[in-house]
Amino acid sequence: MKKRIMLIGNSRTGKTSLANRINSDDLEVMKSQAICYGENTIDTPGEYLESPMMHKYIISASQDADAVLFIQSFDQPIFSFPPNFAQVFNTKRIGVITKNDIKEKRHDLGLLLDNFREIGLEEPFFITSTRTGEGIEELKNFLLNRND
Ligand SMILES: Nc1nc2c(ncn2[C@@H]2O[C@H](COP(=O)(O)OP(=O)(O)OP(=O)(O)O)[C@@H](O)[C@H]2O)c(=O)[nH]1
Ligand SMILES: [Mg+2]
Repeated sequence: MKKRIMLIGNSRTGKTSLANRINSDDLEVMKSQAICYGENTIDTPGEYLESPMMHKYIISASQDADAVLFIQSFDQPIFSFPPNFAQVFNTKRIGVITKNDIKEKRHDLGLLLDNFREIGLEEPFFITSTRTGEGIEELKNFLLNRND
């Protein structure tokens, strides 16, 4: 079975928007209600991460993934993964911060990066915006080379 890139993170952090960019899709973005398989992606609802009871579904779906993107955005509440949650996944694990185009009420970048490190992620971290396209090509290139 084809291995895909899974996206996990709080609600409204921009997972579906980023998945569309990775797939070069131009789909309308609506709140995700269920795990959704795209051509190259496995998109998950934010609620699955926010509710510990649902973590088993995320972990189970990760069997079909060879990379998991941990998504934070500059504007949404900082997520509360259990410490070292990244170690749960037997895949490449990558931290991505979305919505770098927003100007006001932004989280401090250092805080977000510290949070990535607390859950067990290592650099490189990616900073993106689906509005401006910032960081998307770098991320895609990195993902393309993820089997080495
Ligand atoms: N300014 C800005 N807004 C963005 C960006 N990416 C997504 N958004 C907006 O953020 C909101 C949430 O985006 P989604 O892609 O639906 O987020 P999600 O993480 O899939 O949300 P759930 O499915 O609820 O978990 C939408 O209104 C998007 O248009 C971005 O890079 N910049
Ligand atoms: Mg979504």
